[in-house]
Amino acid sequence: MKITVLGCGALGQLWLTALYKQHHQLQGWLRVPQTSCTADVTETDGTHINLTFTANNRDFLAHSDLLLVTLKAWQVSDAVRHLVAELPENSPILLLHNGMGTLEELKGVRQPLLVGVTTQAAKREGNKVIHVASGLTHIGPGNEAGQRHSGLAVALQHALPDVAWHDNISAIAWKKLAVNCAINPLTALHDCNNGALRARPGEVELICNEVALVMAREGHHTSREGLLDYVWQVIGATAGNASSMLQDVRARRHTEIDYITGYLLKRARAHGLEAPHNSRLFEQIKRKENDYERIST
Ligand code: KPL
Repeated sequence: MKITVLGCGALGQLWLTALYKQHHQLQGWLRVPQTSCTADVTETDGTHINLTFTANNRDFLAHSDLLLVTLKAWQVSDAVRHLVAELPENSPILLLHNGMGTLEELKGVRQPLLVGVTTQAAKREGNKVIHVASGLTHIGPGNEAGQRHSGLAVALQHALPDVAWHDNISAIAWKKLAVNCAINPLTALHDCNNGALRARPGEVELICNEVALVMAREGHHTSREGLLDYVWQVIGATAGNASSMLQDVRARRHTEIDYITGYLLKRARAHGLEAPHNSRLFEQIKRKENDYERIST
């Protein structure tokens, strides 16, 4: 396959190298245009791979069979909209990011849209990427045209297992949203690793209860207890991690809060529900972001 990877951060580099090893033709696409991009990845077994790829080549884009988007949620719709006129109409666009809401922003895009939810963990150390832990990537249709692309899971499975296809990806995306609503803002505010939330069971529970109510209104029937158990499992499995939002706040970068807690609040409002604990966390993270964004401009 000919694949353009939009966004060459940790996850983008991971996919570039993994797909390259399966003999796919690849290019990177950077928001600040460059003619090449580098992927420098240390894999989970310690193997090191350093490759240079073509970047931002419009002819390659026009012949791509897949646009794999690994940008942060808030960067996705602008960047994708800039490329869709040149991408073939039947080439799928796979969105792999935390949070939800980009599908709504990309309504009207002609190409098949696919949603991905991944637990592959990779982090950047300077210019290098460390593949911290293998995980599972769930993919499924984000629009009607996307329903015909279940075969993509097979190609991706060969490159970076495990990859599974789900006709109803929305249920999985909501569970991941619940995890991110609980872990990301709390760890960013308390400046702690995921595992330290074990000392804050009450806060985690209040957040999950509100998410469970919204999920039920969205038609995803999950019990509060079930959802809370799941969130505790993820906290246990990722105890040593600094969440992506904590990393963003520490580096004074824009966070994905609008697409995590912000999306939850939007859906809560649409159902006439209040979610006061999540609202408070949203405001606190926005204040933090505004403080450092104001100072740096
Ligand atoms: O997705 C994550 C993130 O950090 O964004 C979790 C699952 C919370 C792992 O850290």
